[in-house]
Amino acid sequence: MALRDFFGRLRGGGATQPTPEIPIPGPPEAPPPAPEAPPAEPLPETPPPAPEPMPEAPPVEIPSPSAEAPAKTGWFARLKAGLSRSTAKLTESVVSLLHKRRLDEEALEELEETLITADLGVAASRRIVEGFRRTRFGKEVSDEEVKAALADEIATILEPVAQPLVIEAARAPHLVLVVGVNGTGKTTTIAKLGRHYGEQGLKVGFVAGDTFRAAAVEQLQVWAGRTEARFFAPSKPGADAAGLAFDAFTAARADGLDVLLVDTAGRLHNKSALMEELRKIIRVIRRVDETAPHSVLLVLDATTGQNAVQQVKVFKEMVDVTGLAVTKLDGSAKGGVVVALAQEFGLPVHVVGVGEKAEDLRPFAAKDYARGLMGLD
Ligand SMILES: Nc1nc2c(ncn2[C@@H]2O[C@H](COP(=O)(O)OP(=O)(O)OP(=O)(O)O)[C@@H](O)[C@H]2O)c(=O)[nH]1
Ligand SMILES: [Mg+2]
Repeated sequence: MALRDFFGRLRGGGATQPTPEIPIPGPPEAPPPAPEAPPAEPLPETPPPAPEPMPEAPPVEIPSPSAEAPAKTGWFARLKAGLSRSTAKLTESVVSLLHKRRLDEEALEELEETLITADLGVAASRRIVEGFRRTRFGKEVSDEEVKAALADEIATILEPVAQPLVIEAARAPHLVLVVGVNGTGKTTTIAKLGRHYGEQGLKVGFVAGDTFRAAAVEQLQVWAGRTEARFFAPSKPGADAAGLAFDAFTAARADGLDVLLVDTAGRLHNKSALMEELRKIIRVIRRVDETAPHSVLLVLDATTGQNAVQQVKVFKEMVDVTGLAVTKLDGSAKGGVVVALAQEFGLPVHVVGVGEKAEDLRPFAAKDYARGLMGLD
């Protein structure tokens, strides 16, 4: 079955509502999602992943396509299409800079500046240029060679962070706390992940921890209905998110759910209020299971570019972030920021969003991302 069918056609609309009240910019507010989707089949469509040896309580994950997999159609094409704006920005500037030019010191310096401008960050840009210097100094290289070599250098940086979000169903449930600035795509990512895990045969629950906004609760409820996830709503608007998380976690354990995805508010009146809220949720769920939360997924919006780097710093101060989801790569020319994030923090990048539809959540694969970014097949 095609991946499109697999994930169905959940579509978010487009309402926006600028908001941030903590000092981290964050984009718009969300719309209700969409039509129903047909049943399941494992992700991704093309490289049928070699099944992992099955341990007793098999972890479930969004499989990472292997670097060698011949994933040149299907999801790879979607990834590439999603990255096209970033690709255009990056390759046009690099090619025009190095076209028919010897890689001398000046050219390499300019290359470094160009990469920084393309959001790869200072450290990663320097590292990439060092790689170039070692292997190609003094040579004139073709456009294709430049792109391929850049893709290789980028893949080397991304490789260590390309890790799936492994759900340990034996935790019964594995609790994923989903955090991030408002509008980055938390709720949509929860829905997409929930759908995927549901299709893997896991029992999924959503917790509407963004309790202050009725619209946020409704949005998640709609997704829960469509993905057949158990839904845990606040008793009333503005109810205590920690209390809700505690009750939901307790009920989810009693009901034998496998994975519980907890949505949180992205905006509170200031950073310390948000930190207190998140820490309280964590304190309280630890009364149910002291190893929780089992994952803390920080959702970042690629369109914010270097601001995403800042957001990781801020959230790492608040909570023990275990991994990243980077969304809206399709709407962004700033896909290079994933390279900056990988270099700077080394946190796992579990998934990337390349569109509003449910199938547009992709496992993060280093080589494919790097080649996609450079417009290569
Ligand atoms: N193009 C595109 N849009 C996306 C992607 N992920 C999410 N969106 C859209 O971004 C908007 C915000 O998404 P939400 O999931 O509501 O974000 P949120 O972090 O829950 O927002 P708050 O609840 O306001 O904090 C919605 O319109 C989504 O459809 C993506 O990968 N690509
Ligand atoms: Mg939300």
